[in-house]
Amino acid sequence: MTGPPNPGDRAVSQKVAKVIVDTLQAAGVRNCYGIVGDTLNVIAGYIDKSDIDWVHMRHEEAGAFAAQAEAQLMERLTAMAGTCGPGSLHFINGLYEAYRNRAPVLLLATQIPSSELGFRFIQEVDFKSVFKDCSVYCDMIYTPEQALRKTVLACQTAIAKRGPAVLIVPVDIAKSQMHDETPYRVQAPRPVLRPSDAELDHMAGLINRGEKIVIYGGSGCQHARPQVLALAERLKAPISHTSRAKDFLEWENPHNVGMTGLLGNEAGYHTVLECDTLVMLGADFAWKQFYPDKATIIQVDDDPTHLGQRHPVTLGLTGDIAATLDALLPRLKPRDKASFYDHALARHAKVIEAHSDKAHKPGPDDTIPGKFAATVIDRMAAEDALFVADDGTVGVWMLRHMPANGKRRTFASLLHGTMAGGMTSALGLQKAQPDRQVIALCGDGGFAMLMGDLLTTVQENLPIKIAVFDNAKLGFVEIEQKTEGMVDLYTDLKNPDFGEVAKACGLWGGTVEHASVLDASVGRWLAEPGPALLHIKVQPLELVMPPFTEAEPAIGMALYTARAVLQGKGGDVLEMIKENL
Ligand SMILES: Cc1ncc(C[n+]2csc(CCOP(=O)(O)OP(=O)(O)O)c2C)c(N)n1
Ligand SMILES: [Mg+2]
Repeated sequence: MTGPPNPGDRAVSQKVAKVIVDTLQAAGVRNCYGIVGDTLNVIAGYIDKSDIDWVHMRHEEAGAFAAQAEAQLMERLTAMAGTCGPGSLHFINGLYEAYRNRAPVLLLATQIPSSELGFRFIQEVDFKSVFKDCSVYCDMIYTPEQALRKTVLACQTAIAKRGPAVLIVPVDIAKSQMHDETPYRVQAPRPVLRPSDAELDHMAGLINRGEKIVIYGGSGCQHARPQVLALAERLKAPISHTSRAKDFLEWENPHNVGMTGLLGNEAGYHTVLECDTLVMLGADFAWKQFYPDKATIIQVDDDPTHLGQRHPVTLGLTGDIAATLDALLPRLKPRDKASFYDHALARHAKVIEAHSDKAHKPGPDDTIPGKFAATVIDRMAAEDALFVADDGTVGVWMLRHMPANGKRRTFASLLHGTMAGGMTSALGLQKAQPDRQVIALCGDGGFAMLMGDLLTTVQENLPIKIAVFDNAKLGFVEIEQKTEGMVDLYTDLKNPDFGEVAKACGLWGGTVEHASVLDASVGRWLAEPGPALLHIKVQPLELVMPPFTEAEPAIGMALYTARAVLQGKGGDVLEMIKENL
């Protein structure tokens, strides 16, 4: 590892707080997100003296979203720190996000004095039980002599197991002297992992027997794009991919048929269901109804606990996708194009054209459909922009209507599925790469949830560009309710003018509600050198269409329509039809 000398080399007698900070720095930590206070102050003092930047947040949850975004983008350990009790507790939702995204982060959860633990002292929280389920490491430093060894182990586990480590530090321990000179230091090996030769022969045998072969790539393909494309070329197999693999497999990929699943398209959906051999690569796709029932399924993943956990598989193997495919490719016989492949690709081309035509159209009466706004932002953003979207309809618009190009990245809460990760993660992306354009695509619900950290853009000089897609409701939930046949309940939002809110907070702010001037507004917003917020009033009743027409949602919608009409809300139904058809 690069960085300053390991604290173990010179640990004759020094404060535990210093040992912790030095160890984090030696492990590659550049930024620490959090809010200071009582039990954290001594550590904060040493962070101030170190090369680590303190990022002063307004809500710890926002700090956790930011830290995990930095860790994902940079693939490096990123820190956060909180005070005892409520301070560190606030990180939890973002820690779950990090855990699901396999982002290496470390939370310093400072604790009340160790002599008071167990006596219901003010602000006492049992962090070990609280963070147990969302961490790869969770332990407390019990004595000063443990400090270096446990900090090293926490960092090493976060890096090796790719997830959150929680290090609990009682304030008295942080302030005490440590006398151990043993030079423990963080090891961060990067092994190459692949199945055995016999397993690869087995895999090749199964693939060579297949006729309608489909590759299904997940985020595990991040560093294996050339190999996955070479496999598709050799087998003449269409590639479908998960939403998390969009950035790696969607662009300039002549074999691509896009995503399956609820967010997917008809081509991805049908191609996966129609195959006789599915080769799953680094994909842990959760929804079993989208897996083919009669096909031979081969799954390769670097985490063996993922194998067959969603749907039974014929053969499950452990390995990095690049190394596995390098060793597998010579074992496979090349094939010529077949009708299955041609048909799948032709269907995809047609679907993409139809979707694109629809998305690039403004709404009736100069209104702005959310997907139209997404296409305008897509067209005007920098070639290598970083995008992060909130959970909700806006996340769907990003994944469906902003094509990957190999330079941009897209982030969303796709496994934990939480709101409020958009603007907050953008802060971490911008902190990590100050010169890159960072765009947060927010829902009005998701944005308001952690709106306090809008102030962080100004205070920490993070010039992110925020688009708030204001449909005046929790749109995605309203669609869920309607497809279940319910008339919408508790979903309306009475919003302020977010552009004015931004101005009051010291950012550039603007509001737009007409499609005809959207280009001009987006242009001004993106040209702003500092942080800027564009409040976009989007159509309120835009539906997210699944890639299939199944009876259940259709019946639900019919039921909603009937109920809405009976309750005197026939106008709503007419508006919905007008917006979507
Ligand atoms: C923390 C959290 N609370 C609630 C939910 C359930 N939920 C999912 S999407 C959504 C609505 C999001 O509304 P908004 O941000 O306005 O986006 P829209 O769907 O309207 O585009 C809700 C409440 C969630 N995923 N996470
Ligand atoms: Mg909304």
